Amino acid sequence: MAGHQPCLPGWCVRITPAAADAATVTQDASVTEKGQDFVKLSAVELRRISLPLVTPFRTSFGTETTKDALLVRALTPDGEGWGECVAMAEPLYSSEYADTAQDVVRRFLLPRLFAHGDVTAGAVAQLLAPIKGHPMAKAAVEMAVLDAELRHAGQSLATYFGATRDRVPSGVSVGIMGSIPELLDTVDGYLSAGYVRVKLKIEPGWDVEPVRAVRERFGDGLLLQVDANTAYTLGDSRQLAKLDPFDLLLIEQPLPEDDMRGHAELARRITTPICLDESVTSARAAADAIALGACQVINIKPGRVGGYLEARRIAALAAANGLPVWCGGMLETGIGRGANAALAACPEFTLPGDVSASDRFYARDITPPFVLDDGHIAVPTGPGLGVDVLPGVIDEVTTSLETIRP
Ligand code: NPG
Repeated sequence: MAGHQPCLPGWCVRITPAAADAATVTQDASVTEKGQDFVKLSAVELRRISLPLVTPFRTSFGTETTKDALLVRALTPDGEGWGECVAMAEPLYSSEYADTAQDVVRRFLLPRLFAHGDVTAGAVAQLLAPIKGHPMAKAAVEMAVLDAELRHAGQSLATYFGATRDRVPSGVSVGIMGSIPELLDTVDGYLSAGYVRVKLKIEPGWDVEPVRAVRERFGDGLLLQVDANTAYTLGDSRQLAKLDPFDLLLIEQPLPEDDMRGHAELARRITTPICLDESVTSARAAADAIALGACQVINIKPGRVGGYLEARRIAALAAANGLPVWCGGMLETGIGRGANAALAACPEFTLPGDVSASDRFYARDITPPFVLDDGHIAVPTGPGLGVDVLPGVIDEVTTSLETIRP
């Protein structure tokens, strides 16, 4: 391991019974730039790409057929760093979407970094904190700076995070289908490919029967979980309790994002463990959720929480409080997929994540594809994100490109 160590105080915070004092979580995360490599931003490219999905992906909030992603490329005097913004084309998963992310990066985030001068990734979140919201936009900027910083230092993201594995078990997220036979065929295909865990997207009218069918067909040994993406209310708790007999690993985000109390009440009414996704927007929100008993598991998505450094803190916080975590996915290209694999390789990530092979979504990616090997995805080892963008491919899928200078 290189001498360049992560500078993320406050990773291991145990919530005391009074810990609704979640402030301790973020206060401890005060930034110190000592020992870090500073990044000088000569310019930043904002690039939009459009990638077709291999099949439509239907969730309770909509159907995706194309990935419209914003990529951030930080240019430094002697190198570069890439970031991927996970905001979707429309504000259906959360309030952010790709156009607003690009706008806020251009108009508000980059000017703050440029005005500050040389930066480290560890300082980015604090510098951008006065701008309210926009965690996915902020995460992409921080990621680009972090990649540039680590490439310069010759250190991989996995090492920086303190990862302990060189490969991660790969779970697959299965969209809502038109029929049960179609679902069973699809799951069968993924299991034959080697995926070690299956997550079924659910919504009212597509919940108990698909779960029953998959359990009956593939047996009790299958690691199975469901994801509602906020599609239910507490009034649906009787229906959700019907999932209890199927021995699911968890049910993800059944209730609306801001219904923390509702999740805590639901946890008393069903036996399937509750995992929060949309509700956990920061380490502070994670501390609240844990203290309230609103979840037993956390899905960590770096974009949703404002960046990989906050994601890393949430993992440590959860582990210190006995909660398992796993790494979510948002249809990332190879850039974000590689970074997710590095995060998922950290010791706190004890459940298989949504870090699937590139071909789960894309016939052709903008980086060399991540492939399934014995149900696992290899963690990149090169400096920074450890993935290289394929120049021929990225130019072909680019729909716009702008360069912002200090
Ligand atoms: O493997 O990248 C993946 C997709 C995993 O189901 C997945 N993501 O709600 O977690 C989710 C969902 C999602 C996809 C959310 C796209 C937002 C956008």
